[in-house]
Amino acid sequence: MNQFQTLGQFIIEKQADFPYAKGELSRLLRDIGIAAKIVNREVNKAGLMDILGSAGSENIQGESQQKLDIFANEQFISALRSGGECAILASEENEEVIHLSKHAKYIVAIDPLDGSSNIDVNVPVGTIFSIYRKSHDGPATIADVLQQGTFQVAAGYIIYGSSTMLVYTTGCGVNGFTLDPSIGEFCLSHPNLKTPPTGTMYSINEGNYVHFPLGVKKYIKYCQVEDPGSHRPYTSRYIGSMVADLHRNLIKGGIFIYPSTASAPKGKLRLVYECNPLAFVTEQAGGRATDGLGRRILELPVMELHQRPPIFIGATEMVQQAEVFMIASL
Ligand code: AHM
Ligand code: MG
Repeated sequence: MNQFQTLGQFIIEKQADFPYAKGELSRLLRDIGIAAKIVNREVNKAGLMDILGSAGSENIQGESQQKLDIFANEQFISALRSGGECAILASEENEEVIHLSKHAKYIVAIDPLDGSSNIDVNVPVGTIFSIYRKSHDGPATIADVLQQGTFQVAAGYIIYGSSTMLVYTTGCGVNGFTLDPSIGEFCLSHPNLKTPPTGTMYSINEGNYVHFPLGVKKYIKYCQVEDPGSHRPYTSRYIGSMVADLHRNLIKGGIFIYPSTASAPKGKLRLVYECNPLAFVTEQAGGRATDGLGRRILELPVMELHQRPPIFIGATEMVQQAEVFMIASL
């Protein structure tokens, strides 16, 4: 007999956490889990199929779309459309929002396959999702998508790695589920996941060093200085797949930084479907996520769908230390 609680069982049990729960959010999470399993299946056999490589097209942000980006996007759209609980979907792969179920009250923002440029070389990739509730009776509009991160009712990610995991929060802590391929179910493997208050790993694309703000350069040097009392020098770990970098740091303790750079003056990662959901998960796990100057990612005003902020995210004490260098270098 399976000794683990499945995602489905867990969601039903936790439905009681919501005073207004009528099962819609549970169904929405279940639909995301179903699409994730389909994406996982394709990612796993990617080398055998003609689905590796570029699709020859670009998304709204001028980034080359991989075939699996498009496939994953279609799977999530289709699962959320047929599930009937999503009014509007915003995706990294689509310039405009997609209207799904007129009478539904939830809004979903998603990066269907984050880090997909890594997929041809078998590096973990991920899906990031964020869920908001419509706060009015009329049809959902773009304004419902542009809610501040603090209004998320649920958020999470799926990591397609050496094992596939779904990690999510509804604002009552973070729980992680590992896909058991033998039964095709996500099973609770990391209940009440907490991130250490500090750690010894820093994750940043150091190839961009010359383009970093002074405060980031100083923080990197701080990470590299020998100081046994604070376990420095820290270990540098950067996969280039944010979900994988964040997941590792969340469990082991570390900081992930994508600052503004000369080529990306506002940062690279997107607020609505990358930074906000991962900030919600990280805060719920006991960590911190800011723009490097002490402003919570979750409180940043959302002006447009594909907006990008700098992000400093991970163990609370490490993020605070990086902020000290950033603020002192203003
Ligand atoms: P994507 O959404 O187009 O895949 O880009 C996001 C990815 C993140 O997963 C990762 O942290 C970052 O881009 C890596 O960027 P860089 O190669 O500039 O370090
Ligand atoms: Mg992405």
